Amino acid sequence: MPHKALIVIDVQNDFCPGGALAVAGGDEIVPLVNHLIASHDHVVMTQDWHPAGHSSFASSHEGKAPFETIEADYGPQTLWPDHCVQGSAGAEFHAGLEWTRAELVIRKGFRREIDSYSAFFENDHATPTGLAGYLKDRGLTEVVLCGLATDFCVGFSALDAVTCGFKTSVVMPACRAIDLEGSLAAMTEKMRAAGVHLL
Ligand code: VGL
Ligand code: ZN
Repeated sequence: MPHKALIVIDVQNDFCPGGALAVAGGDEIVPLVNHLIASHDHVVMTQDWHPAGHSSFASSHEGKAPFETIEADYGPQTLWPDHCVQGSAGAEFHAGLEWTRAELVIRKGFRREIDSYSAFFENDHATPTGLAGYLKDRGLTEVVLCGLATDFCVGFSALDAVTCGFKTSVVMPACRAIDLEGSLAAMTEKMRAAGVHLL
């Protein structure tokens, strides 16, 4: 327990019903996430945090619609509706989230030209957010993940956590998925194969 950190991924208004990139049932996880927060000694949260005109927004690309894929310098990038714009109400944590015990909030996706699903690396899989260094400096060797969305930000964070050498679990009932063209099943299988403990 002293070496374990709970990482709560992107429990923000825009990923909940009524939000710009609503995940079905996204708000249903809040009570369970709050229970996990109460039962962990160390809590970290992430906040998707894009500048207006971000390159992951379909609106930034002439003739493109949300959920289409483009080829970015760093590989394929899904395009999204404008969401989690820095300082907007949609970027705020869900009002029911017990965020006060968070020891760190990592903001990600703030560089206009690159998206960041993972809490550890941006979508080039090379630019670090600083989270791995922070956890290691503090002697935290085990991470437990929950939040939104299972098949994007939670999944990529879990895969990177394993790569960075952390013992990694995902509390699946405390996550909800976007599920684009089978992305939930694909990510679940990737996590299992990588050695993520799916709880
Ligand atoms: C997310 C798509 C775009 C997520 C963030 O939190 O899973 N998905 N930005
Ligand atoms: Zn985003």
